[in-house]
Amino acid sequence: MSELPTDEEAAARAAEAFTTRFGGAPEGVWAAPGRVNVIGEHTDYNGGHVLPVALPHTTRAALARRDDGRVVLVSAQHADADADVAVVDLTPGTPGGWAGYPAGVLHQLREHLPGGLSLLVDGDVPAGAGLSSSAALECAVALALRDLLGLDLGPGDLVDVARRAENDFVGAPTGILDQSASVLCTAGHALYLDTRDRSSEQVPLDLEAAGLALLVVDSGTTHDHAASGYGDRRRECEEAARRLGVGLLCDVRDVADLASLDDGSPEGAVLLRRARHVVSEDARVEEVVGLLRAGGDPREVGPVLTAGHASLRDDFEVSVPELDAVVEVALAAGAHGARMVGGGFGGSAVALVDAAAVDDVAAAVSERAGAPRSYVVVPAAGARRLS
Ligand code: GAF
Repeated sequence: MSELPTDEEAAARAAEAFTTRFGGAPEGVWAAPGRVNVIGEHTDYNGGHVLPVALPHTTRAALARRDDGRVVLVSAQHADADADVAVVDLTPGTPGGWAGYPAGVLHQLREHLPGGLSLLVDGDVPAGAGLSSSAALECAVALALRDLLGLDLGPGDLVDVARRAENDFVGAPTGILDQSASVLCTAGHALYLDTRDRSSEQVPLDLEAAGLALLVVDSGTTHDHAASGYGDRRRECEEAARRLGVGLLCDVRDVADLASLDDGSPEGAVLLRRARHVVSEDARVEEVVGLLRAGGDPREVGPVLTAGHASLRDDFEVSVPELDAVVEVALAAGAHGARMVGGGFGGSAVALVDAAAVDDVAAAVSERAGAPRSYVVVPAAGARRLS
C-alpha cells in the first residue's frame, strides 16, 4: 500500500518534469482519477445503472500550446514511447500505445486545437489492473483542453469526448462507466448513475465511520483476450435484446421475463445467462443504493457484492481463476463481500472489510491468491485542475 502524492506535490512533479522535457513551464496541470465500481458491471452499455467511486490515484496532464503544428506527447510512465505527430496527421490508431488515449481526445477536439500542443503525463493509477487508467488519462486531457482553450463543454460533454476517444480512436467498444466516474465522482460519495438518461445522484459513502474499508486487490493478471471478450459480450447482449424485442436489456426488469431466450439451443442458453447477469446486476445496484440511502449497516452490502461476483463468474463468464481465488480468499479471511471489478478477464477485485481486518485480508490474498498489490480506497474527487 504505497503513499500517494498530495495534489500540490503531484502538480509540482508534473510541472517540473514538463519543464525538464520541454524547456519551459506548462500553462497548467490537471488531474483525473481512476475508478472502482462498487456494483453495476456490464450494465452501462445495456441502459442500466452503475455505482462507482473515484480512486485517490490520479493521472496528471501538464500542457502548453505550441505553434509548429505538432503534438508532442510524453509520459513519465512510458519513458521510451514519446509520440510526435503533426496535428493534421492525427488519425485513429496513429499514434498508438499509451499515446493513443490523449491523441484520441485531441482528435475529438481537433477543430479547436491551436497550432500544436506539448503534453506531459504523469500518474499513479495502476495500468492494466482494471482500474480505468485509460479513462483517467482521457479525462485529464479533455478537462485540460476545455480549460486551456476556453471550450464550452459541460461535464457530460467531457465524458462523451473521453469516451469517443476510447471508442473511435483507440477502438475499444466501452460504455460510459469509466469516463463518467472519472469526471463526475465527488469525494466521500459513490456516483449512482443511470446510463440511459444520464441522471445521477451522489450517494454518501463514509465507510470509515462504520469501521469498514474498501480494499482493492490487483490480481496481477491481464488476459490477451480481454478486448475481444468484451466485444463478444456486448454483441451477445445486443442479440439477447433483439430476441426479446427490447431496445436495451435493462428494459427488462424481471429475470422471469427472460425465459423465452432459452429456445433449447446452446446459443439460447448462453444468451439467457448473459441477460440474466445484466438484469440481476441492475437490480443489485438498486439494492445497494437502497441499503446505503437507508443509512443502516453498510456491512449488509457485502453479500450483494458477492452475489454480483457469482453472476459475473457463472452467467456472464468474464471472471478468471485468479480473480475467483482473490474473492474466495478475501471472504475466507473475513471480508463481508467481494467481487471482481471492471470488464473482467483479469484485473482487480474489491472487498468490503472491517477496517481492523484490512491487514489480515491483504496478507491472505497476497499469500494464498498471489495478489501482488492491495489498496485501501476512500472515495476521492473527480477530475480537477491542480495548478
Ligand atoms: C469496462 C468498460 F470500459 C466499461 O464501460 C464497463 O462496461 C465495464 O468494463 C464493465 O462494467 O471498464
